[in-house]
Amino acid sequence: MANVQGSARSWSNTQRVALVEELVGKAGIGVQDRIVAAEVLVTSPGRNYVTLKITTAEGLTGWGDATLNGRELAVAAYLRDHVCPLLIGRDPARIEDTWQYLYRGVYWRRGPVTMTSVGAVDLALWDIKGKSAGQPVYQLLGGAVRDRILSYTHATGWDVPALLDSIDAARERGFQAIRAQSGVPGLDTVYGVSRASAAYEPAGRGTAPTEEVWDTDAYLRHAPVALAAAREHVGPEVALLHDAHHRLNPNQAARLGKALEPLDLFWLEDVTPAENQEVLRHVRRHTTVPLAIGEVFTTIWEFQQLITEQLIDFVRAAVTHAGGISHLRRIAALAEVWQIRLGPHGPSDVSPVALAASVHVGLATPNFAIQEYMGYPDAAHEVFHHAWSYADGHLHPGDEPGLGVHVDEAVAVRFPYEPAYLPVARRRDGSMTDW
Ligand code: EZ4
Ligand code: CO
Repeated sequence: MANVQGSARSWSNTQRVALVEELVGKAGIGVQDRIVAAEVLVTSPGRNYVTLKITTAEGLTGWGDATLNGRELAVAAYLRDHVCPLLIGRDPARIEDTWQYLYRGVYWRRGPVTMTSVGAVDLALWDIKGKSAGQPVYQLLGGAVRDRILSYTHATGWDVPALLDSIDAARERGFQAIRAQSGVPGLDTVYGVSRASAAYEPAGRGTAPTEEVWDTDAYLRHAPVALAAAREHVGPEVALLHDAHHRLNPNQAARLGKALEPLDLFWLEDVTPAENQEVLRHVRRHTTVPLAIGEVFTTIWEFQQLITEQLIDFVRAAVTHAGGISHLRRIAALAEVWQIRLGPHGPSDVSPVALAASVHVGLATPNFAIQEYMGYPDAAHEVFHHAWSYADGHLHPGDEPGLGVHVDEAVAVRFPYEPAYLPVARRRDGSMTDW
């Protein structure tokens, strides 16, 4: 640089860049970091998880969750074959630009496989940004707006007495918000509800989904009875939730909503598939039961009508499947305008990495309401070491820099992928259900 002479005006661009680099070097400011590796880890500690690991030249590691229940390997391949190679050499600090690049640059927008992949990259880059700043992610989102995150867990029982026992067990663990699901008389199987145990697990291991017989009329006769027993059992103050798992048509949904109104539910979830969102107008006209929808939706555009027509009360988007922290915050901001709140999806198929991200968002987002928290198989805690914690019905992300999750790769490789699928349902006549 000693040969740089004369006024700045006469310098070439190369000379300017060289001078800036020299000054930056002297000031001890590191040149911008680069992504040097992006790897996909598939592991199955009790259930399948897909995890993205991004490493930078400065030696920072970011973790993202890319788990899509029942289609795990499609996301793993999408990341490995089409996304990881594009990340090498990029500046990890450019989270928003990378999001736009992966969403708009791909031409094929939206869809769960793309959006889960984009979400995994977004989570990993926020993790790196937090580690580079020495701050937990919630601080970078503007800091805490609440002290802790209200969470709800699942209670399931094949019959009403078993459901009430399961509710008692959840309350003993401190939960003040509980989702209640039960078996249905006359049906041999009900989505997620086991005859044998109180564990809620819709996905089954095996090379094909199990086929279940479903009868919506039988469900509609029984659900209000089981939920009334639950309300009677817990009294007025415990928040009760229920998930209809997309199995109703609009009029059935309206009828169920009306029947459940006296029970003062916190929410009734996924009453219709909501692929056609106009049908929710009919449900809204007939019931004031709070509606939660959207665990299978992946973008702000899929929520646009639901939010702007005030067809729902709670957005169920998951931080992974809806494009990461960056995109979930946008959905939350849109929802805030219509006084709609976030209640993110958090089953055990959303990994502890994504749960961490969801809880960071929750701590820093004003219109966050509640976080689903099912817990994890013991083996998952051996693979995913996390700073987030649960106590007294609430979650907190902890104060480690970044997302606060470390993945033990040596333990992860001990649990190879095993095929597992969510069940499919048929009516009594053998035809596939139409929801
Ligand atoms: O069916 O996580 O609200 N929670 C749910 C979950 C979902 C599964 C799908 O992967 O509906 O149990
Ligand atoms: Co659900």
